[in-house]
Parts: sequence; C-alpha cells; structure tokens
Amino acid sequence: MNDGGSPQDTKGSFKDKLIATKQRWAEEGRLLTGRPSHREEDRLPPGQRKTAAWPVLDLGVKPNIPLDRWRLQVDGLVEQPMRLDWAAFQDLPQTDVESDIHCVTAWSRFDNRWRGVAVRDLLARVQPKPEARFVTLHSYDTYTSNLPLEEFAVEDALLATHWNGEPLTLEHGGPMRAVVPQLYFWKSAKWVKRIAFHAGDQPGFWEERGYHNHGDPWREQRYG
Ligand SMILES: Nc1nc2c(c(=O)[nH]1)N[C@H]1C(S)=C(S)[C@@H](COP(=O)(O)O)O[C@H]1N2
Ligand SMILES: [Mo]
Repeated sequence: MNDGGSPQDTKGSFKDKLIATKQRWAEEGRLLTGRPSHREEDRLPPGQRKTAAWPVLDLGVKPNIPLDRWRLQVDGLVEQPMRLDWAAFQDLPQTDVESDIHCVTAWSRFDNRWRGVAVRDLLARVQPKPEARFVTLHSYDTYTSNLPLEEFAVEDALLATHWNGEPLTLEHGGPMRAVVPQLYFWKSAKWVKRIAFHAGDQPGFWEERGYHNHGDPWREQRYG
C-alpha cells in the first residue's frame, strides 16, 4: 500500500523541512557568504555615522599652488633635512593604501583608495633624530596640525596625491595632503608644505581652539 510512509512522501516532507529551516536561516542572516570579516558597526567609531559623500572642510581658503612653484620642506630634528620640488617628490616610491576617514563632525567615509608617498618611506630618508617625538604639519593655507611621531609613522599613513585613482582635487588638498587614518581627519593636513620634527609638542590650529590634542576616534577624543 502506498500511504504517507512511502519513500516518496518521506523524501518530500524531509525536503520541506530543509527548505523551511534554510529559509529561517536566511531570514536570520545565518550562513551568509561574502560577508566581511568585520561587521560594519565594528568599523564605525563611537558617535560616527557613515556617509557615501565626501564633505569638504577648510578654513575658507583653498590655496592653488602651481606644480612648478610647489615645494615640500622637511626639517627640524632630522639627520637629512629635505626640500623637494614636485618632480623630486614624484621620484619617491609610490604606495597604494585603502583606509577609512573619520571626521570629528561625525561623518565617516569607508574604503578610500589613496596613492602617494608612504610616511615611512619619507622617514627612512630624512631619519628623525632620537629626540624627535612630535611632528607639526604646516599647510599652504596657514593651517597646522600636530601629532606624535609614532602616530605619523604608522604603516598606512600617506602623503597622498591620488584618491580613488584620480589626482586629489584642490578642495580635498591637492596636489598633496597627509592621510593619517587612525586619527580624526583634522589631523590630516591638506596642501602640506612643511613637515617639522620636534622634541616637544606644539598644538596646531584646531588643537588651540578646543579640539583634543591627540584625536583618537576610537576613544572619542573630540574635544580637549
Ligand atoms: N590645510 C588644511 N588642512 C585641513 C583642514 C584645513 O582647513 N586646512 N581641515 C581639516 C579638517 S577639520 C578635516 S575634517 C579635513 C577635511 O578634509 P576634506 O575636506 O578632504 O574632507 O581636512 C583637515 N585638513
Ligand atoms: Mo574635521
């Protein structure tokens, strides 16, 4: 007799259960493939929200330096001070890195592809002296920012000339800006003209105006 215990019915009911279970897993998001190793909220520092746009923040001045007049000076407590023109700067090794931007005004922008000169390659050339512990970045718009040398020396800190495959636009700091991704973005000076190494710390533009001297987004060091 062919009743509900037949192999075909058993097979049919087993499949129904499997489908129902898998459907429940899908609703719960289980067994997802292609999931990043970290969840998005793990990449978002406290109090930040993700944006797809890239806002522009500056002091109201966008210094337009023609490349033939552009210079980068690196001085202070270094063994080999340097003054580079654009061609000499281009001759330094070029590095590609990807990093997230965290601005103190609470937006974060993920997955920025930067190209430029790795800070580490610059440090290898100028050789900071043992007493050098802090760095001040000076910009063509008179902006300054300060940071500990060990924060500047991280592996993915860059003197960036390109973003997502294109030359940096003027409004975002072109022709060259610093990118120090593990600190709030105000530390990443745009239009850099001088990098100075010091034994003591000197607060920069925003650090003198109520912003935190260190600026670690993961510890929410916004104001200080
Ligand atoms: N030279 C210079 N660099 C600067 C600034 C500035 O006003 N001048 N603003 C800082 C601030 S507050 C932020 S959030 C970022 C903004 O960079 P963006 O305009 O490319 O987003 O640049 C930082 N670097
Ligand atoms: Mo900012």
